[in-house]
Parts: sequence; structure tokens; C-alpha cells
Amino acid sequence: MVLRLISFVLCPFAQRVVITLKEKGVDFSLEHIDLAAPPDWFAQLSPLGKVPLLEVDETLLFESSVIIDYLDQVHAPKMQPEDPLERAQHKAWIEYGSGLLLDQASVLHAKDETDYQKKLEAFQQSLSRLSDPVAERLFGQTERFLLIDVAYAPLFMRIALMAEWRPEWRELVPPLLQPWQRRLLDRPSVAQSVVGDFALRYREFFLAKGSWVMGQIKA
Ligand SMILES: N[C@@H](CCC(=O)N[C@@H](CS)C(=O)NCC(=O)O)C(=O)O
Repeated sequence: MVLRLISFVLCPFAQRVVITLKEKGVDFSLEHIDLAAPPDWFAQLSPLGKVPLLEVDETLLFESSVIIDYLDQVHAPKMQPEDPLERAQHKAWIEYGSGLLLDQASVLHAKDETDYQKKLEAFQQSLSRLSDPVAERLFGQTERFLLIDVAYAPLFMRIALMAEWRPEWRELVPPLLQPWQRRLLDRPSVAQSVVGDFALRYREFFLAKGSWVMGQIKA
């Protein structure tokens, strides 16, 4: 089986796929495209014009949660609960995590301070929902590394990066979940899932998009 992952160098959704492939020790080729100027073949391939795409031999998959679920079904070790109800709960919170990734990016896209504060507050509200007793029971409670961990690792990585630059990002993760965040970031598959100069590229990308907060950070 030949796997080809089409990604964008800063994409947290594609990063989920990379982490899953690394956890499972599966060989794959990785192709980064420039989303601002995508190659012609990309528009033909991608129904939504989005990455990640995973080509499995001749078959194309899209949507990160679908891709990692597929990989989990065909490659050991299993990274989801066996119980159908518990598995469905994990999937629901993975979807919630996808929404959080979009909220987090929208904070960085804010073009002025007022909009930034408004979006940061909304993001914090959504994040605080992770303190829901049901959610807390699912997050980081097992010794196994699961798809729910994979799904949240790119979010926590971005929050940790922003926290290095901006103090208001340091208190965002609910305290009970901070050990989970640290454990995820220490995981080799997570640490090795982005390019070496990720922080620099991340800042430059949002700066070029007119991000207010990135403009406040001294290089
Ligand atoms: N729900 C999708 C989201 C993927 C997504 O939003 N990808 C972004 C990059 S991180 C993208 O390709 N954006 C291109 C665009 O919207 O034009 C998934 O989970 O795979």
C-alpha cells in the first residue's frame, strides 16, 4: 500500500495525519503545497480545496478525522476505545477539537486589538468547555495514546507556542488539562510532526495575513 499525504506546512489538520502515521510506524510520502497558490492538480483532486488529502494507492481520502479513523482501522496499534459508545464520544470530542482549531486560527487572523480580544475571549470560552466532566474523563486519562490525543496535540502545540510570545495565552488551558497538554507535547510523534522552523514560519504566515497579535511580537 503506497501512501501519499498532501499537506500544507502549517496545517494542524494535516498534522493529525502525520502524528497518526508516525505512531503506527507506517511509511508515507509527504508533499507540501502552497495553499495561496495551489497547483492545478490540487483543485481537481480536492473536493473542498483543502488539505489534508491522503492517497491510498489510487484512492483519495479527505477530512482529517476520517483519514485518521481509516488509518486506525488498518494499522496497529488500535488508538480508539473498543466500546462503540465510548468510541462515539471520542469522535464527538474530536469534532469539537476541529472547531477549536478554527477558533484558534481566527484569533490570529484578527486585524486589530479589539477584534483580537473578542476572538480570544470566544476561544477561551470554547476551550473552557473541555472542563466538562464528560470531556475530562476522556482526555489524557489512559496510558495509551489515542486518536483523541492526536486530534488535540496540534491545538496544544499552537497554544504553547503563542504562550511563549504572549502572556494572555499562558492561562488558556484549563488547569486540570495542563498535565495532559505537557504529555502530548513531549510525545516524539508530536514533536516530530512539524518542520524545524515551524515557529518562524507560523509567525510569518499570520503576519503576512495582517495578524494584529503577530505584529506585536518582537522577532
Ligand atoms: N475539516 C477539515 C479541515 C481542513 C482545513 O481547514 N484545511 C485548511 C488548512 S489547515 C485548508 O486546506 N484551507 C484551504 C482553504 O480553505 O482554502 C479537516 O479536518 O481535514
